[in-house]
Amino acid sequence: MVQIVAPAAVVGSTVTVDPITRIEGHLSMKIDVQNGVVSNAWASGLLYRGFERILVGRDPMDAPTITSRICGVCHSTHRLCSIRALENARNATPPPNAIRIRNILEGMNFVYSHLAHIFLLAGPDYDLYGLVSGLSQGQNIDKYNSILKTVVFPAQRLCHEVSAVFGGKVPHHMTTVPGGASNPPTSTAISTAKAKIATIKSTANTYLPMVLSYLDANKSTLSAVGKGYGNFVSYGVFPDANDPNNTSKFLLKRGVYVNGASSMLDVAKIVESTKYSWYTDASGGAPASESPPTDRYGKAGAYSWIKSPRYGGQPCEAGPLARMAVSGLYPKQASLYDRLKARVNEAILVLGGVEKWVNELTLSGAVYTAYTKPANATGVGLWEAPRGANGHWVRIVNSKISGYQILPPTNWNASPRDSSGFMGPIEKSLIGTPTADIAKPTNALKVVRSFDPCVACAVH
Ligand code: NFE
Repeated sequence: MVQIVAPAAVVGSTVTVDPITRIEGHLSMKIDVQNGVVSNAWASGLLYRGFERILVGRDPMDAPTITSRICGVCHSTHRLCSIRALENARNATPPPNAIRIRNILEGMNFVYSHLAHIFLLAGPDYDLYGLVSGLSQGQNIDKYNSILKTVVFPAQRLCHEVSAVFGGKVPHHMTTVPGGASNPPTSTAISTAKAKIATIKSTANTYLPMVLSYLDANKSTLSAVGKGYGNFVSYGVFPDANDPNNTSKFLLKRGVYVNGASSMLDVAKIVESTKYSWYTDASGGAPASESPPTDRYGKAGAYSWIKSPRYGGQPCEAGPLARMAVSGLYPKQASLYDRLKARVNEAILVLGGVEKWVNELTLSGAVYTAYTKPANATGVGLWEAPRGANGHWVRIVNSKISGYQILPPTNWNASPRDSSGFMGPIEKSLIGTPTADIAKPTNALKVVRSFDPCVACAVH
């Protein structure tokens, strides 16, 4: 087992780990430990940047390129969310080939990102060393590192290469635009992508079942930790190329599951609280009408640069588990075991989807339907990033952006408390986590990592 290397500062019964390692961005976790278990928790997102302020006054057509720079990990999602918001503002629908290209780009990003989480970020928390190397736990980190280098990283590189075939480059592909895509597929591109996908599949088919076996062998331990609220939100992703606006035909469905009840997504029920965030209270509200955030670092009671999105007032978890559960492809339950297993299952499902979308590309099909930006309009782009539900809301006045709101998945997961006092999903999931040695809160860190947080996205 890899030891935690992040500084753990103990004060009385509390310990703060800042920054948490093996996640993206800067997240600090403070927990209070009573009688050997976590009794209270605070998650703080650090390093605010202010993309929503940068966008005001810009040409709306710049938004996909600017917002894609929010993060280099989920490099497709923000561009595609932004494009979907602009298309929504015009009721524009791209042609089937463009939908397939977008699905391939996002799908490859899912597989890339899930491999990173499973083997590199979360993996060292578990006994995957022994699993993939045949050696016992902690016995040979060099061997595990060599498997990362010779198997996992090459598969991730191939995911990037497939994305580059259709997207021009990675990260931050260039070829999707409002109205569709800029580059028609060629027979060389298709055959190149197929060969690369076959190699990724062979790695996935060898190593991912090993992870599933490991999870099932340790199910009782891993299922007991990190449960949280068990509320899920999914905007859905991977449309059917020939019926792209029909969310019931998405590979991963749109929907919510709150307090034991499933329902259709009602976007109007999404509201952000900033009571415990370093912004003015007026910076919160419904994303369609929120003002760009006004910072108030040091605000009494506040402890994070992340806002607190809630659905009908309820905290919801976003991510592979939420998508798979809402889609009826996984039981509606949450824990360390469930988050990791749903992510592995989703990687296998999406890889199969990418293979299908590449096979369905047509050489003669259009990739673009003429699009002109509206002078005055509003639009919402809902999509899924590897880490969960991602939404962009745009307001255009006199051909310029007058307001732009970004709500990435880690805002759902790593949010601080809200105006009703509900903890964020990560905070809630930490409650009850066994912590025998307060100076080494390894179980609590496993719980945080199980959400695969990306704080760069959340503090956009
Ligand atoms: Ni920065 Fe991202 C994903 C998005 S997480 S990695 O996946 O959107 O908030």
